[in-house]
Amino acid sequence: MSRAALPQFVPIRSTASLAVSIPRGLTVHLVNPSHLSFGIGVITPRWLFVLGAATPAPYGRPRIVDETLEAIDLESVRAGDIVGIGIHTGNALRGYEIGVAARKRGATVVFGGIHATLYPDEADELGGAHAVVRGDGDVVWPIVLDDALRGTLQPRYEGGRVDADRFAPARWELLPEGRYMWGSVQTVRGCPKHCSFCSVWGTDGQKPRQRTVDSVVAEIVELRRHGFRFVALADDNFYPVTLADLAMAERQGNVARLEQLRALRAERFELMARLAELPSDSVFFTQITMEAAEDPAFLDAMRRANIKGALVGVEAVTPEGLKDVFKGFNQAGEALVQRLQTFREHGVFVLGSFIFGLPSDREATFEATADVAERSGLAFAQFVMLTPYPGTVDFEAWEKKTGDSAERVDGIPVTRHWLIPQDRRPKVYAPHPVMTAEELRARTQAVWNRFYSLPRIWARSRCTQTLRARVAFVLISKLYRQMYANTGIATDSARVNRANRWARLIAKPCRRLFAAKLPA
Ligand code: B12
Ligand code: SF4
Repeated sequence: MSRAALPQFVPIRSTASLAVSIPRGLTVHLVNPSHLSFGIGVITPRWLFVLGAATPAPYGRPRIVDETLEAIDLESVRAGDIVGIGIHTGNALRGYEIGVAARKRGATVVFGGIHATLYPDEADELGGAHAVVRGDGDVVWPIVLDDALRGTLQPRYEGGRVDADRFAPARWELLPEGRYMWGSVQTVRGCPKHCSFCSVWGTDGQKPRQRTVDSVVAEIVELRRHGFRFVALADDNFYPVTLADLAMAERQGNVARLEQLRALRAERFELMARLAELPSDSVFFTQITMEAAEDPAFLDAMRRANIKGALVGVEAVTPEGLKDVFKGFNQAGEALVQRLQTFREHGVFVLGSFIFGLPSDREATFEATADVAERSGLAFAQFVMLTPYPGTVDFEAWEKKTGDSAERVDGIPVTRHWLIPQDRRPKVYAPHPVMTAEELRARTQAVWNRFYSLPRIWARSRCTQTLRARVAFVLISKLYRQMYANTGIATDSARVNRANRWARLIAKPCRRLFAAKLPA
């Protein structure tokens, strides 16, 4: 389905209705598919624990399966069970395999998540779905479960864009102990921007839905009790109201909008003030736009709140590149270097995210990007290759342009790249005006290699204060690099296998570095 055709979601019923009798021994399984398992996970996949919370108590304790830790044991799925599978585009194919296998075993199979929201019919045709939930699962999941037991399951449920006060807080007591490095808590859903490669504003909406401060803090405190002092604020954009937005509303004399924006901003500051009261060794990480660098009061509040790191979508270092991705609000060249350094000056370490393969990219872009990444004082960086994800402007344009002439792998057009088995899936899909796919991949890999060379990592590790912290910094940099080598850029299977072994090896000591000391 195209981005423009996405409906406004409205929950179909507000709460589960009449009580149903639940057969003894029924298990609700919640499965996060992955074709690779590392034994240890970096960030808790939040949806598992949110849907776990939305599962009414009479259904018993849901069985959480995160395949990034280990593959599902299908023997544990019995006839009559209910299996909920959450998919994004990258893991959809593995999700379909599990759905088909679970259905064969007599379970009721329900799909949800961003990819199922965009392509519900695919889950029916390839994933053995009995039902597909589109949009947020928080409110609709209990209804789906009840309908499944009553024998009145519908093929589609519109989960809607649930208001922030109805978000289900995650049920962290379902966490497997000692398996993740970071917890994840969402503070806001949706993003007012409209970047061409991103689906968030189309699916989650451009109106920021901010959770109450109390509900966010309660979850963070609970995570601490489970040994997490590192928490990712799993937001699309932690800075939904910019100074420019406020100035614009003021100029337009739009009093109602101005008040609304000021209220949202005040809530952000209130949240950060509460985070600042938590134990001082807490560490938070979030995703934010570069505009926050123009707002010193906001950055100072972040520092006090122990939001020590942020992923900043830099995307491109040239004005042409920024235009390609509808990101005119970012800076290019020296102004960009300065903005990124501003984060650092306020105690916020930046993971800079760059995209290669934009139409305006040329040979020199790779060198220029690596150079900016180094001069901007970034702690970490990722260099992704432009991937047209469904639900984005880029995808829509590409699909339209490519039409029936799309290149095929095993008979599958590359415009359905997620259906191509992982080992044969191309690394680059959209043709570039002047570079071949292999050239783009090799140049991207060279930039990764340069940024993550040991001497450069060691030099960057000076941003930390103790030797232990420097060693931790090196380990984490290497882990990050290795995990990317197999999910993103490497082509030869020997390198992928080596990267996997490395990642498994480093993951355990890394987890220990992140864990909080628990009271005796
Ligand atoms: C935090 C985050 C990350 C984190 C943490 C991931 C993790 N372990 O959880 C990090 C930084 C690691 C990450 C990495 C990536 N991410 Co990310 N990420 C997000 C983000 C911002 C929030 C996800 C989240 O936790 N949301 C909170 C939970 C509660 O919401 P939810 O997952 O949407 O689930 C709700 C519904 O979808 C539904 N639901 C979900 N599953 C199910 C299942 C059933 C049965 C039912 C009924 C309902 C249901 O109910 C839930 C509750 O309402 C989303 C943006 C977004 N708005 O979704 C992008 C997003 C999911 N990521 C995206 C991408 C592209 C990536 C990367 C590929 C980026 C890259 N180039 O490397 C990698 C892939 C990692 C991987 N292999 O999984 C895209 C996915 C697009 C797509 N079509 O698939 C998104 C949508 C962002 C975007 N820009 O478009 N990501
Ligand atoms: S700022 Fe980030 S979340 Fe918002 S639309 Fe752009 S890429 Fe998506």
